[in-house]
Amino acid sequence: MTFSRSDELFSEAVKYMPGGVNSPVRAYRAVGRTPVFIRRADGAYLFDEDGNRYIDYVGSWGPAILGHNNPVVKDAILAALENGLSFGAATEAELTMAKLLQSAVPSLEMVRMVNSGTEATMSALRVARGFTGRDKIIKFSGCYHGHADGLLVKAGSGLLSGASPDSAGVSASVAACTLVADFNSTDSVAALFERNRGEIAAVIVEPVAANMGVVPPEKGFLEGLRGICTREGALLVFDEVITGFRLGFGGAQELFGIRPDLSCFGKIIGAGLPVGAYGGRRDVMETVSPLGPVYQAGTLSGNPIAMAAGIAQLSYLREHPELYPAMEKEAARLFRGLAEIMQKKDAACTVNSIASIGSLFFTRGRVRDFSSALTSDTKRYAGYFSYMLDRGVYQAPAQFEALFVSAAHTAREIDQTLELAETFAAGGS
Ligand code: KE4
Repeated sequence: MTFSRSDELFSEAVKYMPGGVNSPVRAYRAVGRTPVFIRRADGAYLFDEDGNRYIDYVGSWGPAILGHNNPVVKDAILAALENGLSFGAATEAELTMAKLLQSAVPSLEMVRMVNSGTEATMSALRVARGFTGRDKIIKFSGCYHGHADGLLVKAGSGLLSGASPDSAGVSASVAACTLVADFNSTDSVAALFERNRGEIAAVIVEPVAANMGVVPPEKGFLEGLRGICTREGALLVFDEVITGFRLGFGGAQELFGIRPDLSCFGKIIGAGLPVGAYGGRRDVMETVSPLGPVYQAGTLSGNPIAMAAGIAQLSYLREHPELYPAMEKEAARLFRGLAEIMQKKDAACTVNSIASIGSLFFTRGRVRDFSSALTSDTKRYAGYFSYMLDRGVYQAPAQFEALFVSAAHTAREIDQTLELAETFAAGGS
């Protein structure tokens, strides 16, 4: 494979955009190489500017659950284009989307469309603070909820104190309102409530963590969070930006049978166009402007083209429920196969997976939270990433991300991927 056109584009892009990209992970700094520039995508494949073809396991970080360039989604967008791009006014499509979301996720008694997952979580937490009159929130180390200031934090010096900024530009006072607990540890959450009684507005969690790599919840964890929040008068917020419509049509809350007070969505509900949503209990959402005192707004919220794309994708998923078990069968074969292949070579490889997402961690033993994820050998992951990319398999360019299998991935793509992984394990390094 040659990457000369991508390299040319990148050397120019870095002059105009920080790191040459519009989102940091795309710069491939975590895997120590320059990024490929993608020209187009189709089904399970990406095609870069040098004409290289890749089996794609990123799927735009989740939206492309039907595969790229799905004709049903594309036709819906083309039809919507005939009517114009954006009106900044109420449209029927937004009502259709709201009803579709609520039919899939009954806890969404009311919902508000926004333009990204970040906007969804940022707004949901503002609503939680407005509804409860409390300032503090709890998040989990290793979970990512977008780049709102209060969520770019790391655990404070003592686990029981307020967090400290994890990004320049986040003020200490904002970070101090965020408390950081350990994923899969309800004890760490209970201890924070003990120490901050009556001050915590919400607990926000990825019900399946996918931003430290994929880490499913252990039995009792989500139920424990539900119980603590109910007892303490705090809101339980499920960040389903990745898990929503991914773990099944009803997302994580249907799979695990937990009813959060608020939920956040993104990615799949826009089918690749910029869409986010937050919603939940009617009494909570009635605090949102123009009904109530919590302000939130957006020029392109509920954009007609984005709604058309999201409605088409979600409707197709609803009308073809057989896609989920089919996707998950291929995904299970992929992740089981990768684990067997890597562990045959040496045991320092753990694979976590659930439904159609998963991650390889080059470490020994279980990965059940951020500290165990951090024991991974990221250099070894970088070597694996490059070996596979150079041979036509496109995966997350960072250890602490997820691999996504779509409905467009067939046995052929899974077999080819596993054959390549075999050659990596046999001789690659
Ligand atoms: P966006 O603002 O990027 O649409 O969504 C933020 C977000 C919120 N919640 C969860 C669980 C998420 O995974 C994300 C964003 N996911 C990353 C992938 N790890 C997006 C990729 C990127 O940042 O470029």
